[in-house]
Amino acid sequence: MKNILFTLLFLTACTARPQVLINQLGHYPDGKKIAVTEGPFTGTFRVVDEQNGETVYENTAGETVASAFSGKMLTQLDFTPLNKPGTYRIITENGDSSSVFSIDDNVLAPLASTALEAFTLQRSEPGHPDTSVMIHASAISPERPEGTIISCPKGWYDAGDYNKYIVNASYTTGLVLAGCEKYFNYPLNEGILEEMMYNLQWALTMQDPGDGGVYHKLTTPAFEGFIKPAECKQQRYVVQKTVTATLDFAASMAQAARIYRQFPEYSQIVPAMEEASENAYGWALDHPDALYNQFEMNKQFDPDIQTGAYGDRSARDEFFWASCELYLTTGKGYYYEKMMEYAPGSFTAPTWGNVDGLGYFALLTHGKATETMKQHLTGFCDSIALKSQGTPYASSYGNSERDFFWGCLSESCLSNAISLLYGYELNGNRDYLDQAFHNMDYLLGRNPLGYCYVTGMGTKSPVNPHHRLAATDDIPGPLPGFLVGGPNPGKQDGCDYLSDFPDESYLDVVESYASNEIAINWNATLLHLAVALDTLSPQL
Ligand code: 9MR
Repeated sequence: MKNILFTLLFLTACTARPQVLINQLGHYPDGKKIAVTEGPFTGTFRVVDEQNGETVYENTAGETVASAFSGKMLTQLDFTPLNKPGTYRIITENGDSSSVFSIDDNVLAPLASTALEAFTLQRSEPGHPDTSVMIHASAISPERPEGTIISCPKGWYDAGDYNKYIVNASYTTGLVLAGCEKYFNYPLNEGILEEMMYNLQWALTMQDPGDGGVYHKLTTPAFEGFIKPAECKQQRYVVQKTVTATLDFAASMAQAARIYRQFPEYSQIVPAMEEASENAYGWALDHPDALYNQFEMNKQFDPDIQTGAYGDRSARDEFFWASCELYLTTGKGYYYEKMMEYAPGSFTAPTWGNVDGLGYFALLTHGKATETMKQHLTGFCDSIALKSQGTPYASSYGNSERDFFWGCLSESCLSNAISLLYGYELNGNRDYLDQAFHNMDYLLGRNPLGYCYVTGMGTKSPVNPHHRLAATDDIPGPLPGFLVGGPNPGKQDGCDYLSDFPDESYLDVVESYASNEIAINWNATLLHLAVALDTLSPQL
């Protein structure tokens, strides 16, 4: 009984939320500033200076809107006119209050730095030197028969697990470097380039020098338990060369060659990256159907591989992204023709599984997007902006069941926001800029559970992510700067969630890999968006 009571108390404490929901990091002086309080509320609210307790702004409550999922009533508290830097708290007439937040000229800069530091924490050395990796039976070639040992050091662990996957890692460096290329003078870029290089060096070792094909992943047969890297004893393998891994590699290497060649300190590696990219592209042209199907592969080869699949049913978008990057880097007309051959019929915000958007981003940054592509993007942005009207959390994200799935905070909320900013740079529509900020506000606390979904940031953030490194490092608490997957009604982990509402299907326990894992691709969206918003904030 005592145990049950304790558990109940503990759960209540964990789920207790400040009554006024707000972006817990804060706002830029000239940005839109909206908090949300639960319940129909028509009274007044005050913004109070934390330093001296003075009321600096007062207003009456705004619109009340019902959540499409829970039916809860949410009332908006708009304090946009307050633009004086400081630290504040919101207090409503009936005594509800928010957590403390800032108004500051660089309010998201610490988020960008912490998101970058998280990559450094994910480095696979020294835990896994990966100097003795075995060629899996699915990956053999004449020069590398089964059991050959190769060396593939560096690179980040993918996520809560200790494996390294080319599809996801290439997407990750691709999205982060797209931000470096677009916001070229951002002060953090030097560190970002250094950190991305750590992974690119690993990726180069994943190419079969015999034919240019790229191994899909470097992995143990089964996921390791929750043990320290040093305790891991399973053999690590490189597995099957695939067309998706090879094209994502080709794209990210071409992009990296173009960006790093502007810096003399990288002059040694740049030609190797460009050559590796073209060789990979050549292999992909010869193997267009070499998709990754773990189930079929395991029927044919031993040992069975059970780790993350990053599988795909089509390599069309990977062909498009790689063609775009190679065209921009080499200037060769051949890649331009291929790019047009694979050009998609609409814009999709990028995710690891659909990389078309990364092709659009590269072309837009270089002023090479076609009129049709520009229309695709603005059409996408307009549809997003429309979705924000009359929403309970003042955000285009989070109002439809489709917004909630494995990794949705990154792959929908943040990826949409990044896309909106490419649209904003294209036509200057201020609404796109505001909507991108609103999605960040949602992520950082203005959401149903009142979570700032980045570890170590804000006043209520995940403390038990599904993260082997953090869970086994003998230091209580999470590693900072990691975005978690977020609410996922799929609940594939079988955990006992506290809610069935799609936007509340999130559980801060280590076991919840479907809602509470961390991953490099998710941090890529976080880093890119934090850099972008911090750069664009003077335009508010
Ligand atoms: O991010 C991936 C998500 O889109 C898939 O639905 C999910 C299930 O296949 O896998 C996610 O990726 C995981 C990868 O396979 C292994 N490392 C952890 C990743 C994040 O959960």
